Amino acid sequence: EDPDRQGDLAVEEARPKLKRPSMYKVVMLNDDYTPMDFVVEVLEVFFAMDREKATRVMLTVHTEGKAVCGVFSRDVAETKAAQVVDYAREHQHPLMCLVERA
Ligand code: TYC
Repeated sequence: EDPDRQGDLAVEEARPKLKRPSMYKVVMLNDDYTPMDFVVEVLEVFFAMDREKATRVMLTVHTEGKAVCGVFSRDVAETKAAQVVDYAREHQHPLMCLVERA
């Protein structure tokens, strides 16, 4: 008796369609007021960047208007973006992040 057969239906024909989870970018936006060292700290704390990478990404945002901080599953991306904005507001800075489909 073949355990991979259930009646006449081979298990291979019955496999459910599985989709990989969609990925989402956390994008940081420039503004005229948030201090550069605060942005570097945020990138280190919430996106696990070292000082050098955080400084590079901060300067990209400053000069280009925005930059990608990381790509994550939807839940993680939404949570990180919300944490960054909450942390910035606690310090009275207008720093903004948004989430975009990667
Ligand atoms: N433009 C800000 C300044 O001159 C620095 C800054 C960088 C702000 C990146 C936000 O996401 C940002 N102080």
